[in-house]
Amino acid sequence: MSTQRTFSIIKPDAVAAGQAGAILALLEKSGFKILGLKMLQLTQKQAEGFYEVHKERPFYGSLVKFMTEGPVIVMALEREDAVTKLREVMGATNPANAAEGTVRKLFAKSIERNCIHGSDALETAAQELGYFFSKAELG
Ligand code: 3AN
Repeated sequence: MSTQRTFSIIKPDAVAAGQAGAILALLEKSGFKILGLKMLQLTQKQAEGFYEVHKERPFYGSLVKFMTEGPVIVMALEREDAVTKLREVMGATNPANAAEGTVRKLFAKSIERNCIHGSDALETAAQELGYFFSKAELG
């Protein structure tokens, strides 16, 4: 497996709860290099665009509302096999099903308020990185 870049968001629930530092520490401990990081308040348009793939799902409106309720931290992460490894460190979408030691098992409250986003494939990672970071920012 080669070195990959992936995209992650520390969601508003985790930022508001003061868990951002612990999540960053866990990601670094799991071998991720932080290539880029910024704190943002997502606009409704940005959140709708980011989650466009889910727009027919019943939870779309609620998800967009949640993602705009407070600041988020967007990150560009790098490591070997980054996409799969990040999904492992995040844990299952529903924290009730997340494995011990994962971000969602440790910190998430519900299937919606689940602390962290991570790209689900290499192509999605490239697209999501480009949504929040310029080429110049990531090198
Ligand atoms: P993941 O974030 O694990 O890739 P997705 O892509 O299926 O999960 O869902 C995107 C986001 O939508 C989740 N992180 C979660 O916040 C929200 N979500 C997913 N499924 C549900 C659901 N059944 N009810 C409410 N929110 C959901």
